[in-house]
Amino acid sequence: MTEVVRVNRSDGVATITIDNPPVNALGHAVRKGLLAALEAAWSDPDVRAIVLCAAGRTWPAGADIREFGKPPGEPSLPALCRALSKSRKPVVVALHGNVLGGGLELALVAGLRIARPGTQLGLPEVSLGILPGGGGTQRLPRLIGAKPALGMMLTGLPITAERAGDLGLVDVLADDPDAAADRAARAWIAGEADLPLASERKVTPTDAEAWLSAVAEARRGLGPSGRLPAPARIVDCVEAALLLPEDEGHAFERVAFKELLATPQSAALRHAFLAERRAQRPSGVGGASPREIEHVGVVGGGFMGAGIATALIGAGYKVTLLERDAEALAAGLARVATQHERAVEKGRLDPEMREEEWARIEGATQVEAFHPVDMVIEAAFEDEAVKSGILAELDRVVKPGAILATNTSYLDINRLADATSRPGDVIGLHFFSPVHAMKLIEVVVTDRTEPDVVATGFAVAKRLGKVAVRAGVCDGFIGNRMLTAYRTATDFLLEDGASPYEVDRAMVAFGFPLGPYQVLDMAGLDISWARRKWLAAARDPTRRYVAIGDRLCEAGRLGQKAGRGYYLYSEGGRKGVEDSEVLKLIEAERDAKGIVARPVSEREIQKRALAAMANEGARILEEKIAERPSDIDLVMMMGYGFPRWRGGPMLVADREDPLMVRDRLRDYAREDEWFWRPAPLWDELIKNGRTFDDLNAD
Ligand code: 3H9
Repeated sequence: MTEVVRVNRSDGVATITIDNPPVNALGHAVRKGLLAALEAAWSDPDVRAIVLCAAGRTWPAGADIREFGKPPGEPSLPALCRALSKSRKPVVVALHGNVLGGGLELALVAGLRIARPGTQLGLPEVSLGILPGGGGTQRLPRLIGAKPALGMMLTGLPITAERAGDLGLVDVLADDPDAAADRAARAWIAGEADLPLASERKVTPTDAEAWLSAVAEARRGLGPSGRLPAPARIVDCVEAALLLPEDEGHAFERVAFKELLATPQSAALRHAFLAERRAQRPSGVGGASPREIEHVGVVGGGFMGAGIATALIGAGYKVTLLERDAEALAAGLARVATQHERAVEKGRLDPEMREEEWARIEGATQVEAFHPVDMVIEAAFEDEAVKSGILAELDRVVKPGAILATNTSYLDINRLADATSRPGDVIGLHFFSPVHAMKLIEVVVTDRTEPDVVATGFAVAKRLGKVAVRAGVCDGFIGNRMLTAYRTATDFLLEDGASPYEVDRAMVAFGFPLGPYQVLDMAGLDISWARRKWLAAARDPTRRYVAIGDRLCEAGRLGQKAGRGYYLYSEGGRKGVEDSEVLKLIEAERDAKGIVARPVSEREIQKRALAAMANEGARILEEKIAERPSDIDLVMMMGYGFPRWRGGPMLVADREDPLMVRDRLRDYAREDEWFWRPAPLWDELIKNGRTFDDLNAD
């Protein structure tokens, strides 16, 4: 028996404890250990009842995601669940923490389920592009009905033990479920209480009409899929649970599970899951503990500052919002109030929490108000002189040990830190807009940021419910640098012959929610224009420069807010229509440069955009701006709409094969050596037969 499963026998009760930190995932060793422990209990005449429980923070949170794709070790999860379902001795499970995926499927085959209040129960497989493959699609609808079961499996969202109690998924709520399970087993042995076998609790579907109508409704709700096949297969399996004999239903589920596991979509979604976790282990932290942060100052009550302040009060921080005068402060606080109110309206915030959260924010117009804060996040105007001035002033006022964070998107934070006497306390916290919707924060570490300040950046991001990715200092960090490369590639295509509409359609067809020109229109074209003007003096005149965006801005086409940008918008409208004026303007630019438009296919647009992103990603890795390829993928997926089911540009390059992408870059480089020259890392990978994903494991 393996040590991840322990057994204790006492007075006829065999207590089997799963102990596989951190989340008791049902990897091969656990499954093997469990089956061995169960078989020993079944064959031991002294054992009359079995209690299954889990050590540590949670009941198994699912199958071990890291084992997917490797040869399966026996017993498989379905085999283990089947064996348990046939137990001739009653089995009680004691649940706490996150009862997810295979963990819930295991619990489904017990005779009695006891859970601690607040325990989360769910089948989140759909978010990994698969379906519950341990019998969940067959057993859950039988137990709680097709409609709620489909709801759980299609959203992937967990429910609480209390709700599970209402649905019949949990039998008993107990603060100490292990002790309650032990008592239940002993009471049954003493003949004082009933304890059913799982086989006796087997439920057969009764209301076929309601079942089929739930299936039909779910199928209608799926819409056109193809990209993500898992939801449709879940619905098929639930239908099969009604229409097929039980064993055949399980076999049907098994086939569908294996099919989905082999899809590139599932591999990409699993890559995304692991990338999120891997990013939370940044280098340069050592064993440093985060500093204690309770009171945060926010400089600037614009849209971004207000969003950051709203997120902070929502996470329980006390906040002081600073603006230059009473009028600007009132406007800033009003912005926070609006965002806060919207959170209530949209159901993101419990109305009862509204007053409590609001009481945590105060306004100030004098920087001295920051004297007691533990950290300041400045979200002022994106200008080096402005930000340096603010940091110098903050340095003068805030207490020793307080962290100075800047929300700059591009500026050199090493230089900003020079404006202070405490460069070790300076860090970048690059939030994305709108803050409530965007889960990403780039934690930008300077040459001198102290390890505990890095740890604090990650801790604050976690408390805000965000995913942090470590980035080094450069122009645009990871995300905006990747975005610049992406836009440069598509701007070249505009000059070469594509229309912005063709580019947008191609990238939406690839899976982005919006194309690059739709995004520019939404954000406002003047933002990137201001930056280009700022960089103009330093631009190398021999490099290819596409001025189409500048021409649009000069013509007053500043995007949605101006009613026209790359698209034309009706009054207050958000959905733009194509505009022949823009095409004429692009044509004029081509004429001025003597470029004859050529046809550009959707495939070429996608290939060039992806190659440009992957090549920039390779440079970012070489320069150690990102620590690993999966961090770049994560930033693009969480900050820029790169489809999660594609896994990010570095995974896409791996899929195609680094050699093919490198050769394509070489071809493109004949047109423009400066932009398209392959980063040396490609040769390094090819020479060693490696992929970007191999670097993730280093
Ligand atoms: C499944 O069950 C399929 C079956 O139906 C069919 C099979 C035939 N495996 O998220 P955290 C690791 S599919 C391996 O930071 P939290 C994670 O990588 C599975 N490892 O903690 C991290 O490791 P590290 C269905 C896993 O407290 C550490 O645990 N289940 C797994 O914020 C801590 O994770 C799911 O999809 C796993 N299944 O959140 C549940 N889960 O520190 C996925 C976690 O080395 N898990 N790890 O980087 C979660 O949703 C969250 O991890 C959980 C805890 C809510 C449990």
